[in-house]
Amino acid sequence: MKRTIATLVLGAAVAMAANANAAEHTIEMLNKGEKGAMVFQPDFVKAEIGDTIRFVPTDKGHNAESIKGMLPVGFEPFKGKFGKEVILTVDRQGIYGVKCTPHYAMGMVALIEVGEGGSAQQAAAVKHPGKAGKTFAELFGLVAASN
Ligand SMILES: [Cu+2]
Repeated sequence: MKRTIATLVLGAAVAMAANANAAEHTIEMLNKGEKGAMVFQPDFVKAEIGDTIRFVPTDKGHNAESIKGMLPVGFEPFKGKFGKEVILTVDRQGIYGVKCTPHYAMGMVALIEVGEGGSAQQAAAVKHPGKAGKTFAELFGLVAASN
């Protein structure tokens, strides 16, 4: 019994230490950015487990929604409201694919790699409408380059 309590206390201390080092990454939702019209900026973020990703509605009329087949196993799918901030705590290793619901086919997508991007191959096989396929091809190139 005593041992169990000691283990729990140690576990909590480790969790707090990890949390203290967690970084926050900001992604803006824009009508016009460095890469053109209707973009997440930046559209690629390399994060560590436990970091926070904040999608900021700098321009209204955008949202952040997870893409089916592009989340680590067990991570809850999400869909933000238009013009509203979305805050994700990326507590699982892998690839997180994000789209703006109305501008998906225009290529308004973002990719977050957490840790060493475990699920990259599976996520890269997902098909996308319009320009999103081209954008993701470019973003998965950044995943490969970052490892
Ligand atoms: Cu949009």
